[in-house]
Amino acid sequence: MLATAFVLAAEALAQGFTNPVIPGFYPDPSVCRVGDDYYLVNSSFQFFPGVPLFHSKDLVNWQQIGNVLDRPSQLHLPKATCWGGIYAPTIRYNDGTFYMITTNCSDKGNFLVYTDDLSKGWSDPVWLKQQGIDPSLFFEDGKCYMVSNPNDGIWLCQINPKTGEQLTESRLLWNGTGGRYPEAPHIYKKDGYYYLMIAEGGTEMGHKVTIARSRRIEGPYQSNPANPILCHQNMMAQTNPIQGTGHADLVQAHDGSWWMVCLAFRPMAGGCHNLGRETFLAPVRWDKDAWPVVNGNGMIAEKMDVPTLPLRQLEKQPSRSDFSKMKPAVGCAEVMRRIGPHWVFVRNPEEKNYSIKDGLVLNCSTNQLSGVEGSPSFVARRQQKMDFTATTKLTLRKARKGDEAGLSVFMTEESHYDIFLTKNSAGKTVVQVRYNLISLSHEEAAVEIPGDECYLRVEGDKDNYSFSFSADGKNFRKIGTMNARYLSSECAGGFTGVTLGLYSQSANKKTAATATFDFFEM
Ligand code: 6LW
Repeated sequence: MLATAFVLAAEALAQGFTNPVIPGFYPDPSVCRVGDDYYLVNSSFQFFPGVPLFHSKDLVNWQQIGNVLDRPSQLHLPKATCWGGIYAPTIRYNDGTFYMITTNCSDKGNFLVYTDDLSKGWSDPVWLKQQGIDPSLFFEDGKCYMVSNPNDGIWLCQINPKTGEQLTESRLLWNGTGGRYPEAPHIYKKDGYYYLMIAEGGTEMGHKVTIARSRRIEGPYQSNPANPILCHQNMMAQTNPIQGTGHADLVQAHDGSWWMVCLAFRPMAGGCHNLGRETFLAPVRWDKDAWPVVNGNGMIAEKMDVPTLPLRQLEKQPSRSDFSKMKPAVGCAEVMRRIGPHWVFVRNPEEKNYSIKDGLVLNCSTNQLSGVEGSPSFVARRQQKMDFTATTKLTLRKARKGDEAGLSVFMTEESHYDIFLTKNSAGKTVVQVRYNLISLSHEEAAVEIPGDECYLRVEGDKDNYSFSFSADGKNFRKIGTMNARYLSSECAGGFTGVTLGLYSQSANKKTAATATFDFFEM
């Protein structure tokens, strides 16, 4: 009884939280509420499954409950690179149905999927005519409106969300306040006004959020005199560890309070960022007939000293995957269900290359990590902290010279650092480190090891990634260190962030080699 009373008191008094609320490469957040449940989605680019889906009870603690696009019929990623695939999604709930609308830049552009029941998965794509990126939906009086950003402006049309038919001509609503790349539009209705919130400035240091309003959904829209409502490109934020704040969505909580989710990044080495754009949270004050004010001054912090909803901790992503203790699985679809929704593949994975039997088994693929043809044998999770240690144990079987398997610090197809086992000309197993940096590549000296198995480790901090191996999992020998900043968005490019991946690839035309990974811990 006493314990219950204490929990209730603690719930009512919740104060303060830490940003980012979803660390690592989880950009372009969009959020919706159903009762006292909150759902959030992010963009996913060349990775499969696409559009991670999170659930929360308090907007602070988020649990990934799946991926919206988890079947090949929903997500076709031919030759998708770190600049391609799935761009910013929007999630909305209307009259018993969830909708997720986004752009597949490597396929036919804008589409939506829907479901009445999250446990049953989402529909196949409903393709849409109005182009431009960052599509969003607004529902009112049985009507469904779509906004997106063709031709550097925000355009509106009415659609039938179940067929994709466009019901009205596209019309221009707003070009923003003059910042480059007006994008990320969302419409909200409050106190008889339609509010159109967008992002401007490009997704770099000058990223910001602006807003306009109108009495009619078609406009004309009047810009907020206090724009931007969120921006870190000012003197007060010049030393803030959070930069590039923008691409936001608003939600009214079940207690009536307003909140914003947005993306931003945390620079590490030399002002560059490796973790991708992450998901942040801020309170919003939105008085009757007034413009919304984000966190008092249009800036956010890592330590947010503000009242929150009663906090409810949800299950976190596990730090360790014990593949050797998992039930056997054959084919990628079954493997995906075993290893959990936080693991991703590059483009559309080849079914036959993945299985679980005494570990996670990757058939060596002739598709390379550095290529854009087909899909390499590669399965990864996001780097979520600057300081981390990632360890795996690997057995390489039936390998010849040219076959290799290991652990990759994967930023883009062009830029990744790999530690791997391979065979030398004498047929002996060696462990080696290679750095791929766009058109530069460097290999550290290979070290011969007895047998075909080995522990591999990557350690990261804000400056470097270091690579080591071990025979017993206790004593590790370092065989390479490389600067972290070359894998940053600023150097390597792309819209993504670093992932840590297990892979197996071959330079030979044909190979029978397999890699068995016992576990992965980060
Ligand atoms: C996204 C756009 C943006 O579609 O970058 O930061 C693009 N904002 O809104 C890719 O994430």
